[in-house]
Amino acid sequence: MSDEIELVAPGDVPPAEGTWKVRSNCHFCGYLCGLTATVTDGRVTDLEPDPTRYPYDQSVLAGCPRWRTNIAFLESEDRVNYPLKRVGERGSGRWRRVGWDEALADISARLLALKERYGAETLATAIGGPHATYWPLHRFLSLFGSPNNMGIGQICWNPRIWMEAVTYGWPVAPAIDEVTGGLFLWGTNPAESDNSLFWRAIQGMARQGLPVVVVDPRETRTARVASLWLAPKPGTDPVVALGLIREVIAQGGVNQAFVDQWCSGFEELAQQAAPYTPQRVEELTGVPAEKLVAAAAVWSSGVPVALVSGRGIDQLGPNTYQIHRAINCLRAITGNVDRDGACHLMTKPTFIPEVELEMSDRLAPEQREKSLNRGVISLQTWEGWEAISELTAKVGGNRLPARYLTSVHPGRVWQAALTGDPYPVRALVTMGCNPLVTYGDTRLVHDAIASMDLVVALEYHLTPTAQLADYVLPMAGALERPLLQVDGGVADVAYGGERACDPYFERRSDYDFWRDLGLRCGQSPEDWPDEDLSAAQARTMAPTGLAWDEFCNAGLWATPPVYESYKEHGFATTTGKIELASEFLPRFGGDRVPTPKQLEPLAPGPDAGTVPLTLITGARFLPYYASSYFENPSFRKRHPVPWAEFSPATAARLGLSEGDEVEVGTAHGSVRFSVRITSMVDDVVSVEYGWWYPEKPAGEPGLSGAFERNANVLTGCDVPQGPDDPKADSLIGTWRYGAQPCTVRKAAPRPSER
Ligand SMILES: Nc1nc2c(c(=O)[nH]1)N[C@H]1C(S)=C(S)[C@@H](COP(=O)(O)OP(=O)(O)OC[C@H]3O[C@@H](n4cnc5c(=O)[nH]c(N)nc54)[C@H](O)[C@@H]3O)O[C@H]1N2
Ligand SMILES: Nc1nc2c(c(=O)[nH]1)N[C@H]1C(S)=C(S)[C@@H](COP(=O)(O)OP(=O)(O)OC[C@H]3O[C@@H](n4cnc5c(=O)[nH]c(N)nc54)[C@H](O)[C@@H]3O)O[C@H]1N2
Ligand code: SF4
Ligand SMILES: [Mo]
Repeated sequence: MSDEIELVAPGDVPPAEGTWKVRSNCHFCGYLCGLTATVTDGRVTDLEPDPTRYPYDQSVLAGCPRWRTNIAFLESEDRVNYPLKRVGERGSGRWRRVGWDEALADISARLLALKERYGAETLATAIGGPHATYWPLHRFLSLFGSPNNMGIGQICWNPRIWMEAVTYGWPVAPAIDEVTGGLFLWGTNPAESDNSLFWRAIQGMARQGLPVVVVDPRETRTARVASLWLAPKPGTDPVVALGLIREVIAQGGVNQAFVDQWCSGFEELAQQAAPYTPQRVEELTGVPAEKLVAAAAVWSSGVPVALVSGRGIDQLGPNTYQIHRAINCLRAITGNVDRDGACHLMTKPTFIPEVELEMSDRLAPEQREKSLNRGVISLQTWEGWEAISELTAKVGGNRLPARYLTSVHPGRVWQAALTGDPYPVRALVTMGCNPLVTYGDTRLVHDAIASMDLVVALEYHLTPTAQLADYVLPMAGALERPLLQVDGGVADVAYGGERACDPYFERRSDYDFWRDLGLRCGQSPEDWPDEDLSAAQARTMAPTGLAWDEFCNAGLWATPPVYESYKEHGFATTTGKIELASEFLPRFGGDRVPTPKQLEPLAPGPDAGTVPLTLITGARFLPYYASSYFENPSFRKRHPVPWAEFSPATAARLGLSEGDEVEVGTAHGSVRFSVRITSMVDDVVSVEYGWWYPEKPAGEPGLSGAFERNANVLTGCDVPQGPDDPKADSLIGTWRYGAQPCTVRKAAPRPSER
């Protein structure tokens, strides 16, 4: 039967009556697999993988537990399906269903009144992972006049983008193909975090016997397929990288011709690396000298080597920018920049880039100066963005997305909300995020959000964060809205497609919310020319020459990588070369060459019976995604309790067996986890993050279990107190979700959670 159903034209949504097929996308992770939906009278009744559209791969879809849940997700009565307005005390868990018009009229009026009283900077926004199209939020803020969007950028994505731009003049993308001779995976575990073609490529390389090196304190599923596993003590990565640099030099592995012509500062870098002999690295990091030597030999061999880094090094406070600088230098001295099989320098998109869509140029200079980062963070500011833009623009007028790279430190927003210093932040809109569970220092986040005058959550679910809102507004999700994923607009790659159906219930897209709110706040229709997101995305893609239907048909726009493009225009840095010694960073208080920073020593716990260990948080695990999908009963059955992982030796030392309960404590609080024993570095505990319990009572004080098993009860959201602060970095503002002191003790068993 299914073969006879007519496929609607690309870019069209099926008519309200009859049965149709339509090509659309899953969006339960950033990967956007193509799906063909069967739609009857506007309702999706069946889904199957769509082999015609990128990034189709049978094994990816077969291995993915999520895409089949799309239909139930569309129909779910447990989602937020109507605009909700708080009645009673904040957090009381009592809501009244209201119309969109009533909600938007009230929100816009209250926002304008707060702006009148405190200035536009009194509005902050919070965003999260790559779930949504964020530029409409940024455009609204630019036109409203607030510099205060906060996100997770400081600990995800930004450090890499910043440091690649600082070192190479623009970010690079890995180029893993048939000529790749070796692969380094540094602080990333694609086996759990990226069930995609990338993970398949890693497995393929391993099967061919090519060197795959994993740097991770845990022997992850990725480490298990690798040829070499380096297991540093958490946070000691810059030492490992400098050791590799020194050893590559010692092994004669430097591509001297490339360095002479295209790099500056080699001598300075070599001098900085000189003390980090393999023996010294072993003492400082625990990585055996012979393993370091073997890992360096991969770089020294002359074959193209690709390096992909992840969250494990993005969340190390002041060592984060250092480790990024060091791995950028490692690529460069071995000639692995803009080289086939290694990586390529990306280019500005052909389509309209994020930096223009967000209309950052419209944020007035006096409002830029009010950014809450000002005075505490040096580089991740408008000044920093303007300075790097002067350089990046040397090649093709490239500019990085301003809003991400100026996003403010959440700790500053919470402080401003609670104390009014440096000015009161009284309103918050959250979009695509759940800060009460995913941002650092849950107690602080709670108290700050609870203190505000106006809180609006754009959500699918009544999350713990949404439970503190004045309004929770129902957002359209995958299959209900068009998608365009663009990697922040730093590459000429876009993928996505049209929705399969109109939104169910009273859901609307985030775009509709921001545009409607903007117009009600007096923003000009000329600044919001497109009535819906499809039209806006068609406009975005127009410069490629592809009409929206053509784009939807292909599901992908990508220009093939060009290698050695620097031969034409050099690198967009101060010197025009790759800066092994940075001319740019000292302008913002940063180091010229990578410099490992000391982290706090471990301290014994306050009570007898606790043992000091190093805590790492947030290692990814399927089937969940951050704080999402915990409402899914079959997922919960598959993975019912959050784990704290220990090495066998550490477990033995603490007297722990698999399945025991432990209490992990820090200066911020304590949380209990279930013990799992696995191969990893000794004296470390790794705890899962994202846990809350959608089935538990909503509202204060429990907020659906938001404080019970939530790793961020343990973490801080430290605002840097100067350049030597071990807790937070003062250039970008990176705080620490990893490599921090904690104590652990065995706890009494809990009743079953199955
Ligand atoms: N299933 C699932 N997939 C996800 C997500 C999810 O929550 N669940 N989240 C998505 C998001 S937002 C992101 S940013 C990506 C992240 O994707 P990845 O970067 O691949 O994240 P992880 O899988 O946690 O891998 C990070 C690894 O770093 C290691 N690590 C911890 N501390 C250190 C350290 O000090 N040094 C080194 N070298 N390694 C360290 C951890 O042990 C862990 O194995 O995943 C995305 N995909
Ligand atoms: N301790 C610790 N904390 C961490 C990390 C860690 O490793 N350790 N990792 C950090 C990282 S890398 C990241 S990226 C963050 C992730 O943190 P978040 O992005 O806050 O986490 P999610 O659970 O993915 O939150 C997404 C929320 O947005 C909603 N949502 C999904 N799509 C849309 C949409 O299109 N529109 C709207 N309006 N809402 C939508 C979902 O219902 C969900 O509630 O967590 C960070 N926090
Ligand atoms: S969850 Fe991600 S990998 Fe799975 S089908 Fe959806 S988009 Fe693809
Ligand atoms: Mo992330």
